[in-house]
Amino acid sequence: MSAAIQPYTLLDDEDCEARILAAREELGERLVILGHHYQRNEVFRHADFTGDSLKLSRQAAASKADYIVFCGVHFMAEVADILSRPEQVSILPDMSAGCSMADMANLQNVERAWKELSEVLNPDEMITPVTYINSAADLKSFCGEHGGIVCTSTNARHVLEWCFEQREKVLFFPDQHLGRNTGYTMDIPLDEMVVWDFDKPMGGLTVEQIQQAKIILWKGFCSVHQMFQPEQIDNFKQKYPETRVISHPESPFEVCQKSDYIGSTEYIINTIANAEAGTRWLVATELNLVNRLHEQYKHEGKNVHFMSPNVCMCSTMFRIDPQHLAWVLENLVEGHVVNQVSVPGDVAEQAKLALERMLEVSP
Ligand code: CIZ
Ligand code: SF4
Repeated sequence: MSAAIQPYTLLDDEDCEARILAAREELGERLVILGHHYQRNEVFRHADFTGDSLKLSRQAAASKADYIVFCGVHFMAEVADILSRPEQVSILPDMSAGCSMADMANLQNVERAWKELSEVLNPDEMITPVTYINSAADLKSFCGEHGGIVCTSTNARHVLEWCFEQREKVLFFPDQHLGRNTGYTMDIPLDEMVVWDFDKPMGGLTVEQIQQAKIILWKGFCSVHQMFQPEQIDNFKQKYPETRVISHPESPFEVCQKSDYIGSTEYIINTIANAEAGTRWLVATELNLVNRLHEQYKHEGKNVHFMSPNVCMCSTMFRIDPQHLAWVLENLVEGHVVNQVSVPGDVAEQAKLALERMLEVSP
């Protein structure tokens, strides 16, 4: 019988550390641990590979390990399951590690939107559905079925370019900000990017608005990135005018417009890594990542600051703690799989199609 989580919750981080290291040693190449940039350090340092969801999904697809333990959130473990071989097992150390943004779109309301849009135009001929990777597998499957695709914040621009080669409009879910910020860099005017309010009939839009739109943006957002405000940039720059501002595209449009650089976690990391010594950075993305950058680069004389004066941590990413990691690994040593994430075959097949389209168009 598998060991229960409860006794592990009483362990301190140091005990967990030793037990995680011992279990990893025992499991050897049968195990790969993937760690997203937003993970806390006590977990992040155990990852064999770290990255954003695009990089990690490629690692999952290439991995030969029997067990893929994903230190991230639920949709990432689903992607690992979809892209890995059928006999490989994808594990999420804590099943409550979800993504509040991903939960803002579900199959039922996306299907309803598609149906309502068909009263105005023929969506299968005119609209390419795009789901941000931060979404459940059945939405990726919806995109696969309707000639659509998945994107991440690293490849959103390439994906949108591909979409407009297929059809004239895009339905982008769940994150309105990534869709808007990316569309704007492609010279799509704001009034051609309308917001679909899934709580209202016809998304709260007029027939004319839908006909004129290039991108229909789902009314979803990330509660972490939504906290950043343009005034925070103004206030900081009053004190340090030389500051360079870098923001994740899940941040509001006004914040991105006031930023010197906009990009995904990988982009933020690389930009700061390659900057000259003595530079000062104000960063709008998740707190654990910004703290790590601060620690990593202070020795090179780079000053990395977090944009919001309020704490802006991804609380669901934080659920993956050393206690849960030790628990799943020690169970694996005993031959027990706990917290497997498994996507049903029919959903996985169409979702894979949409993910493979993405991997093909990604640089
Ligand atoms: O794609 C990812 O991993 C997410 C959620 C953000 C980013 O920019 O890396
Ligand atoms: Fe989801 Fe936002 Fe957390 Fe990313 S930071 S996993 S988008 S809630």
